[in-house]
Amino acid sequence: MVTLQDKLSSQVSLLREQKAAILKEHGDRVISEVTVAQAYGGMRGVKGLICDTSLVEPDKGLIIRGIPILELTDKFPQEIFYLLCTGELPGERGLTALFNDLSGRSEVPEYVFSVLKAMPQDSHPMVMLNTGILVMERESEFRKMYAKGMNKKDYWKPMLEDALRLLACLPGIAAAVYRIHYNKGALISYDKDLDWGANYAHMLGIDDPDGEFAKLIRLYLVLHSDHEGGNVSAFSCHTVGSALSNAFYAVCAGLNGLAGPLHGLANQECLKFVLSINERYNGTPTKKQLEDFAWETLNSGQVIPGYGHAVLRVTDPRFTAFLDFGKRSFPDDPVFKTAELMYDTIPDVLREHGKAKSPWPNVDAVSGSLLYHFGLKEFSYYTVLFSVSRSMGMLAQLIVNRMLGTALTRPKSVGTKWVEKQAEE
Ligand code: HAX
Repeated sequence: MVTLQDKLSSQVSLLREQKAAILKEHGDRVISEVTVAQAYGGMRGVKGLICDTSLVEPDKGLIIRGIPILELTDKFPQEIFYLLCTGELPGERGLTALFNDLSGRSEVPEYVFSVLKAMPQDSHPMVMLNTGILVMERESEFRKMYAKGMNKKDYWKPMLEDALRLLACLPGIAAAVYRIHYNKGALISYDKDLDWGANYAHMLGIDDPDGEFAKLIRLYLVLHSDHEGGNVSAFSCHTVGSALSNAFYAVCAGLNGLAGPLHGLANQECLKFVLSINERYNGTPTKKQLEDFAWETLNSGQVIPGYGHAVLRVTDPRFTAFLDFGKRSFPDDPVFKTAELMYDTIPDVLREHGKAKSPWPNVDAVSGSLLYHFGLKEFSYYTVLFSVSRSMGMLAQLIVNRMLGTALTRPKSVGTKWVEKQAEE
C-alpha cells in the first residue's frame, strides 16, 4: 500500500459502510435548526454539510484531520494533500510515490500557455488562472470515463486521476500567469528533482539564493490548504462537483469564489492597506498614527482587511505561523514591521468600534508582507498563490465525496412572502 491510489482503495469500502451505518442509525436525528436571520445571513452556523478533511474551531483555528495546523508547518505541501485525502500522513515510501505521481503529471499542455498569452493584458491574474484550469478540462479522465459508461462506485478513481493531474499542473499554470502577466520573460519548466512546493517557487523565477523563498512558498501552501467545507470556495466547489462536474469545472468554480474581496482577495487588499500606511507615514508609523489611520478607514465605511473572520474568534494560528517566519527571518523589514504593529493595535480599535464579532487577525493580515519582502511585489497575484494551495483542500474534498457517493446539493429556498406568512402564523 504505497501510492495514494492504493491507500484510498483500501479505505473506500469502510468509508461507505460507515456512512451507511450512520444514516441507518441516526438518519432522522436533528443536528441543526435554521432561523430567519441565518437564512438572510449567509447560513452562518447552519450545520448542513459533511466535511472530514479539516475543521475550523472558533477558539482553536484550523485542524487538519485531527492535527492542529501549527503542528504541520514543517511538512511538505504534498504530505498535507495526502493527509487531507486519507486522514494519515504518508510514510517515506508513500511520499516518494506521491512525489513521482505529481512530477509524472506536471507537464502543462502547450495550448494552456497559448490561451494565457492571448488574454488581454489587464485580465486579473485570477481570471487567467481560472481560464487556464478550465481550458484544461478537455484532459479530464472523469469526463472520458463517464462518457464511456462507468459503475457509480468507480467515480472516485478518475476523479483522483483528474485531481492529481490538476494539482501537478497548477504550479506551472500559476507560475505562467505570473511570468506572462507581469512580463517576467520566458516560462520556466518543472524541475523533476524538486518537490511540488519548491517547484512552484522555482517556476515563479524569484531570486532565491539561500532557498528561503522556497521555504516560504512551502509554508504558504501548507497553511492555506483547507478550511473545512462551508467557506465560499469549498462550498462552491462542492456544489458544482455534486452535479458530477469534473475536478476542472469544480475547482475553477471554487476559485472564482476565492477571487472575492471578502475571501481570498483579502490578502491583496491587506498588503495594499499596509503599503498605504507606510506611504502616508514614510515608513512604519507610530502606534498612535496607526490607530488614527484605522479609525479613518472605519469611519469611511470600509473594513480593515486581514481582521475578523466568519468563524474564528481567536488569532488565526496560520497568522501566527507567518508572523513567526517574519520575526525569525527579517524582523526589521518596514512592511513586515507595520503588519506586526497592526497586530498590536487593530484588535483594540475593532473592539472599541464594536461591530466585528472577532477583532483578531486572519491569515491574510501578514502573508502579503512576507511575499513582498522576497520581491514578489505584485499583490494582485497573491490570490493565485492562495488558490494553488486551497486547490489541495478542494480536490481532497472532491475525492472523498466521490468515494462516499455524496448526493447532489439542493437545499430549499423560500421567498420573502413565505417568510412573512410564517411570521404571521
Ligand atoms: N473591519 C471593519 N468591520 C468589520 C471587520 C473588519 N475587519 N470585520 C467585520 N466587520 C463588520 C462587518 O462588516 C459587519 O458589519 P455590518 O453589520 O455593517 O455588515 C459586522 O462587523 C459583523 O461582521 P462579522 O459577523 O464579524 O463578520 P462576517 O462573518 O460577516 O464577515 C469577514 C467575516 C472576514 C468577511 C469580515 O470580518 C471582513 O470583512 N474582514 C475584512 C476582510 C478580510 O480580512 N477577509 C479575509 C477573511 C479570511 C478569508 O476567508 N480568506 O480567504
